[in-house]
Amino acid sequence: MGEWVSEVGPSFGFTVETTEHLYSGKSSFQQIDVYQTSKCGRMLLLDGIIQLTEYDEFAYQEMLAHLPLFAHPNPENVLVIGGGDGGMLREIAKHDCVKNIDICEIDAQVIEVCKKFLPSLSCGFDDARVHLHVADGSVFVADKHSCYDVIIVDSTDPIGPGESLFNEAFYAKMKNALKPDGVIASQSESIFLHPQVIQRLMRINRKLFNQYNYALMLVPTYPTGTIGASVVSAGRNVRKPARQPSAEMQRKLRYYTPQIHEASFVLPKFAEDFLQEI
Ligand code: SPD
Repeated sequence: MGEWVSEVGPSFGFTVETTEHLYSGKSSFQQIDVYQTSKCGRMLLLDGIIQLTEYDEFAYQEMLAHLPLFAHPNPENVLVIGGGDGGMLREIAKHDCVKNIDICEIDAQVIEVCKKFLPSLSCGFDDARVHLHVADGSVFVADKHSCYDVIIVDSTDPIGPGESLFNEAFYAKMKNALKPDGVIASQSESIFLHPQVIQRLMRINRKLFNQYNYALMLVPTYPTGTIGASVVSAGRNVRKPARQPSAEMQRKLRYYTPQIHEASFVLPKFAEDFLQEI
């Protein structure tokens, strides 16, 4: 039996059996670890929090990328904030209509480690449309005005380097950087574990965009097995796809379908109830 590695949160943990500790290092921002696991392929942790495993990363990357991209009829200019593993870029690059993909990742060491140990995700950086900016996302968006069709926030949790990506000032800057009919999708935690985080994002987005949509996805190696995305727009109904994947593209997808797009916004009653509580 290998070593059991746990993500330990307040009153709750999640444990995975590993067979080898492939990388351990501290960047200027966070502790970075990569393990070989017995069931889930390779696993990346930042500050002890599971970011992805090769086993189920497709679910998270596909949903956070394709929900906003298919909610838009013609996304050409896309920004990713965070996402240093490259998986989000890999998914965005599947859209032929996209002409430019900016990625703003704060931690260059995460990118380097993923290029070495997680090539099935970091291959996303190889697309010629990708332009890398190593910077703080909340600073990067500050001087952008009405230029992006889609912004995707592939962040860590709201502690450490990811903290500034969960406040109103950041969302206001993103709104300014977005075209009026653009769409934002952001990592928005678990309905079981983090209702207060989701309520905070809802308050912010209702103020800025008049509506708030939380999409649910199944990702077994995140605590509680689910995570969500806030999907917001000032000018679009994001709950329905505006385009369909071609048959060729659909063959490359393992989680996203037009049906799951609409279904992901249908929430269990307790979640609908706490979203009404604001
Ligand atoms: N609770 C951890 C959430 C991590 C979300 N970001 C993962 C990055 C994968 N591209």
